[in-house]
Amino acid sequence: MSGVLSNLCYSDKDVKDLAAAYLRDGVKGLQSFIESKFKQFANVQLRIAVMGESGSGKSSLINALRGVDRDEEGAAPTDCTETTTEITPYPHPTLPNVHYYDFPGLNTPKFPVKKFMKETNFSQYDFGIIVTGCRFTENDQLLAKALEKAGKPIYLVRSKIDDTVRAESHRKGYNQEEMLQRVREQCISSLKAAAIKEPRVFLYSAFDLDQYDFPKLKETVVSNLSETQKNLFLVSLPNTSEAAIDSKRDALRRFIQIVAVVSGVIGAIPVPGLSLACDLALIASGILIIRQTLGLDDRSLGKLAQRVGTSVAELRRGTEHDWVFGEITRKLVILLLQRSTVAAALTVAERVLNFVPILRSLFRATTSFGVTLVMLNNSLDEMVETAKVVLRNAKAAASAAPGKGAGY
Ligand SMILES: Nc1nc2c(ncn2[C@@H]2O[C@H](COP(=O)(O)OP(=O)(O)O)[C@@H](O)[C@H]2O)c(=O)[nH]1
Ligand SMILES: [Mg+2]
Repeated sequence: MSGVLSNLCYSDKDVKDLAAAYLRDGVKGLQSFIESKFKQFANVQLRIAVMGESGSGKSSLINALRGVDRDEEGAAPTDCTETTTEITPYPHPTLPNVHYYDFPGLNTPKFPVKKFMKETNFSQYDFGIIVTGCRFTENDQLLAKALEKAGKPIYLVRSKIDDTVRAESHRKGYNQEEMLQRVREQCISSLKAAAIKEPRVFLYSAFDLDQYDFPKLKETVVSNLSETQKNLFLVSLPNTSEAAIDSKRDALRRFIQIVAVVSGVIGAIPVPGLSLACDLALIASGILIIRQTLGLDDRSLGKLAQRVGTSVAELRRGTEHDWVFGEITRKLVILLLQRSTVAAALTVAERVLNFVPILRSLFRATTSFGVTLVMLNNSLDEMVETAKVVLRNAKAAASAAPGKGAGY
């Protein structure tokens, strides 16, 4: 991970430390703080182990979490008989430092389970997900224990709950919540019986990540991740709901603060025709990252259109900010700057900065910081609005074309 992208890794504590460095040593202090963080974040990785018997739904989950359709290039093959005994890495399509690892099912005959357990270094993963389509097996328990021993969080997930709901809903006196609770309890009691201390079980459907326990799973994973990895995980998830877009927006707000500080530190260049100074290239690359994170770049839109069986034009219908879909250049940044009056910009900057009072003094110290902050926050708001319209259009297209658009 390099460049502007590494600003995604800052935590609230880092922002506070950064402000303290500024108070202590001024802009020089900021500079060396940012340099040291840049080195540290260049190597940040998020490694997620996905385990379970063959056919349980591991590959489908890996694809769903990366927002990759099963027919797309780079997708984990689903519906196939597992023959490999290797752990296969699947990188996230836009965040090269996020990897999912597809573990081979341990239920194949003659599979050297013991050798596998001995030779696998479980401590290299940040957390593990163990998938079952029915009940957790002895091998699942073995893997859960290996991760537990390595001190890594494990989440136990029961896939294909959409199938269970469909089958059970025909029963007399059916109550969905009660049925789901029963399935959760069955899973938990079998795991407790196998001496797994506090099993965390979540029900989900790979074809509808917003339903059932997936939102809870996401929250739990985030609460157990290191501060550095939280934002990274949140922005890596697909835009399957407005709530998912909102969590990305919140993660991107902090990213913007840091880009603004960097801009204040590297100094301002006067913008021709405007009485302000900033680094246009830095703002443009910030906008590019936000756009890609929100899935609004050409490639993501093209893939989404294909997935839900519609056109990019249809996905864009009703969106109000055309600039979002165009080329992001310095010229565009100047146009966006001209649109917003400096007075209005200052008001927004004050509002955004209210919760980090120390940064406000930096804001006064350098115009480039304020301009960058305001520009990126305004752009973020417009891109979030656009992403929500695109999501609504995608959902409408998917429901008009049955069989298309799993997850929408
Ligand atoms: N209905 C439903 N089918 C699923 C779900 N997850 C996986 N499947 C199906 O289960 C089969 C095996 O899935 P796959 O991901 O290849 O399992 P793996 O062998 O563990 O990687 C495929 O036909 C998938 O389409 C799910 O959440 N709901
Ligand atoms: Mg598989």
